[in-house]
Amino acid sequence: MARTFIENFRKTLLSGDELATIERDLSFRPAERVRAKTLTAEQIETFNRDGFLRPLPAFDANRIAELRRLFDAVLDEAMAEGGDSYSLIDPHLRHGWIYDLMFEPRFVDPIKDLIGPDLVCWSTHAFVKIPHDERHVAWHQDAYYWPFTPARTVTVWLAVDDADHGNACMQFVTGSHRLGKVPHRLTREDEKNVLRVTVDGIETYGRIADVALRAGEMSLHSDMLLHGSGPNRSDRRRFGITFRYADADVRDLRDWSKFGVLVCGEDRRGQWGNPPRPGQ
Ligand SMILES: O=C(O)CCC(=O)C(=O)O
Repeated sequence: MARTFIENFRKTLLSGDELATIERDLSFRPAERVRAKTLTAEQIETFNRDGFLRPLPAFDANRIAELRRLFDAVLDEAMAEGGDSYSLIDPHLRHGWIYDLMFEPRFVDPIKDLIGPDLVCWSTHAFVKIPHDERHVAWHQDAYYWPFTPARTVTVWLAVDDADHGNACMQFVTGSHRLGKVPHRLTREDEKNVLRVTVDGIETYGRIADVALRAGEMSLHSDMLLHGSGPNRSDRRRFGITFRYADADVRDLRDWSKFGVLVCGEDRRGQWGNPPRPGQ
């Protein structure tokens, strides 16, 4: 079943030509300070200026240890089915407890401040770098390869393990979300990129910040922010899970909305699939 989701995801990816030519509004819309109920005015300003916030507390040590045990079992299951450490795509379709996490107020409340009251969680995806994993997540803007317009997704990246420079934490290019769409190229197999695209000459786009997080902390980043992560040359695993939240009003150009769940507010387009909570 896990593989069915991955195949579906691959089938509906935009082609290289479409990525370059398809009409989308890929501009950053700043969060409005007056609307904020959970984040401080300073955090809103930081997000608008830098394109990200970190570290934010999400779960205490006991709760993240409990979640880690559950995630370990899900990862083992995906690997046993022939997947790899990046194949946990949309596990909320299979596990009720991951589905429930999409509604977690510690995720949803700050995101509401950044995007607005009508929110959909349209994907969950774990990025697990096992020790000595040679693959990297090449520099990219998420919105570049996602079929949504306008660009209005903010990702919650929850650290299930500690993440730091040594085990290849994410890196953000500060302020790059304000540059609009930057040129990407398709990568070759031998580049060992988890994704299909990359941005060359990254140092020309701004200052690179390591996103070190303790297990149980999270970062939030704009879909227009340039980011990536290197190979994990350490003996320590680095497990992060993403929850992608968008303004429910964004337009889906490729049928990705069928797995999206409205977590609050209204779906005025009647677009999101709202798959039911799985029993497990
Ligand atoms: O976890 C990583 O290293 C990369 C994740 C990422 O690219 C994303 O969440 O958009």
